Amino acid sequence: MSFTFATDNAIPVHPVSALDYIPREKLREIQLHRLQNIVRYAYERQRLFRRRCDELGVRPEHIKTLKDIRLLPFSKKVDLRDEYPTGLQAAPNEEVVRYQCSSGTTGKPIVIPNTMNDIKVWQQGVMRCLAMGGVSANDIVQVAYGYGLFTGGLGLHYGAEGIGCAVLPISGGNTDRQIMLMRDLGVTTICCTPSYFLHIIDEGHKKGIDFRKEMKLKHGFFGAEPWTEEMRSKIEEYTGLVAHDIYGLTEIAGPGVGGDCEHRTGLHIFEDHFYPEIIDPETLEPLPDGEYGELVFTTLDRTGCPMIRYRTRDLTRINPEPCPCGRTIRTIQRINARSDDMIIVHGVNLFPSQVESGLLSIPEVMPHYQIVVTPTGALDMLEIKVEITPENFSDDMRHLEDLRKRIGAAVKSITGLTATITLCEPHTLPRSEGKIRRVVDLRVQK
Ligand code: DLL
Repeated sequence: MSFTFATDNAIPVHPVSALDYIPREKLREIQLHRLQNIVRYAYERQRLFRRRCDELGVRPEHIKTLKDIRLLPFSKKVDLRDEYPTGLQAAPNEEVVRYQCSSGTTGKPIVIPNTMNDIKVWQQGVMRCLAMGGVSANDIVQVAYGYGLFTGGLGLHYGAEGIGCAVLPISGGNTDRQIMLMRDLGVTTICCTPSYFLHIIDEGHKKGIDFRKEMKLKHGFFGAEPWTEEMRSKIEEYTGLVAHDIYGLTEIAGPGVGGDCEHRTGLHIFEDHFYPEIIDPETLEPLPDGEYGELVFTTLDRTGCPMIRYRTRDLTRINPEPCPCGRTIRTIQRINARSDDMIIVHGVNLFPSQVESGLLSIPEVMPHYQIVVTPTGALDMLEIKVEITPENFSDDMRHLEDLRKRIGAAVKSITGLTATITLCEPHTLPRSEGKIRRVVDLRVQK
């Protein structure tokens, strides 16, 4: 197999990255071959998939081209719940080596059985992300994602070990110790949720630590929750590291389904393993590249629990333009919205990331905020609580009022909504050691 490499790539190409440059024709050949295999495999071993195919009159031999994927039924998170715990397990027990779980918002967790091959594909995805960001065996990697059933910790751990890095498997929490070891070991790469890293920075600042001067951080791999370009700029400004986006979900693998390269045109998807489609979430019709809709994945070679046309509920688009980095695998736009996160206020659809973009366009604002929706009779109240920098927290009421107005206007210009802005003192809003909850919707709470 021959590969075409970009010659002007500033970042040295790690061997695992060769797969990112595979000629598209060859990629499509591999995808079709794998798709045909996995559909046959799932049809034989997953009762639910077989039943749905039979209802639609589709059989594995009908998959003759990649487009024929559209004949196949969709799957959703609720299927994993209904089949709890292992009704969708396709490999025999002796081939399963690990279960990972995802909690979701309510009820039972979903359980994903992984074979050794699944673990290797997952590890490779994370290695490809780290390599894309320029991480090498010389790096010291602090993994501050939670270890255990959540895929963040173990995912980044195996990926970094695969590259040959020195890994500090610290997991989430115990922030003082995170900061101490980060400094004393000269950690170069931090992996955690963006909200937890902001918390680490915040605690460090309280101790008078200047991350730019006292730390050796060069890279951060942030994901597991939506975060904006404005948040990326803040993180980079505070620490001097390059903040990379890493994407994934338990049902498809874990972190490392995709990630960004130095051009930041979006998230490169490892299409040789995870076949992406965008659909209209209402009509379920596939949308062409460039159009915005719900991201759907088919795992092309996952044997523990194949997921065929899995509806992620993440909203994005496939970028039609190739990335200047020369990688042939396509990019999707960063995930700033998930249909589950959307709240409707005054009849307007609102995503927390829109609020974040508005807030962080104001220099006096810190990247810590919370959105509270309260039912107040006819019209619900939208309140945005936000911390402001210590210098701005004063008794000068005119200054505070002016700031409040500017923040309100910035939020309105992006969301179209009028919100009550509450200015908070630094370090007063809730922090998170994992995925942060930005919205408190008192309309749905008992
Ligand atoms: O969050 C896997 C992961 C761990 C990804 C560490 C990146 C880093 P789940 O708990 O199953 O798995 O949650 C998956 O999180 O459908 C998205 O809605 C959201 N998500 C994950 N990565 C990103 C990202 C892990 N980079 C769900 N940007 C996904 C925005 C993300 N949202």
